Amino acid sequence: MKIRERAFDQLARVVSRSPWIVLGIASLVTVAAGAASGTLRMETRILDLVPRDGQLLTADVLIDVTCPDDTRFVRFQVSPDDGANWYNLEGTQSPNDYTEDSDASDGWSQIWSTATDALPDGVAYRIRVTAWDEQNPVAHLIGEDQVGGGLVVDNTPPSLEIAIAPRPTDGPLTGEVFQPEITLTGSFFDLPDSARVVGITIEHRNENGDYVSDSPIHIPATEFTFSRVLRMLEGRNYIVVTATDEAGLTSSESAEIHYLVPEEAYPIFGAVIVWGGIHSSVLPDQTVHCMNIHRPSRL
Ligand SMILES: [Ca+2]
Ligand SMILES: [Ca+2]
Repeated sequence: MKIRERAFDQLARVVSRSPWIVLGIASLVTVAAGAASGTLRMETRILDLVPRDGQLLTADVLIDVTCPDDTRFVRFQVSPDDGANWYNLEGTQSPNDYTEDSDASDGWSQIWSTATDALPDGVAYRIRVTAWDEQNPVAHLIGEDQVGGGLVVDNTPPSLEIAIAPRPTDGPLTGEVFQPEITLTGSFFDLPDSARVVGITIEHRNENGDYVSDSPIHIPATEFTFSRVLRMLEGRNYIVVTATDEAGLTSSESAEIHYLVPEEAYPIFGAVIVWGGIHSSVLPDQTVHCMNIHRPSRL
């Protein structure tokens, strides 16, 4: 097989395995058109690179490159500004630095610790790798590849705020209430925008820790706020609201509500009611009634 046929055969196999290399195809075709110069070196192109564009990256990301056999070292860079500046994988050094792998025995790969590097969270990244040989005796660039545009790094849990109405006696989320229903409202946010919150869960448990009948409630995060009416059980009610983002990171807020059923106030005809203590009244039938009247707590 002639070198040109061999090159296109190899290209076909690469493309069938990695159809996303659209830019690579265009550039290779351009090179092929100039093959008369004898500079066509299809076998020296970087063959594969992961992760793929469009993936959400979190925590430790393995960047794995498949390179031609004559590769002697590979340099890894990331850019948080669409290629304007390139940094090493620690992000701690000046632009145009790189992380280098010169050990082929474990493959051409590096761990990018996105949660601990010095680079910003919640933005789209590009990854660039370059493969080098060590011929003549100076190293020559074998090939370069990039992935990015839609690679978003997310190590930040969503933020979440909730409120309860009517307000409980001891604070915004704790204390007694005297109505059988409360309205739970909340708002949330996530980097780079709240669209990355994928869902809200409301868990409502009784004082034994068991779910109440309509719990848990799953709310799709189609808007940036939510509101639900929850029916209280007499006694203690434990409520936990959790927001989850695309990366699986979560934030929770909890409330502890003690629902007290108000005691009924007895309407007494012809009597003056004084709240608290033991009182007596003479009713029209001349009987004398004594009772201990408690002030309903909600009044
Ligand atoms: Ca290696
Ligand atoms: Ca997030």
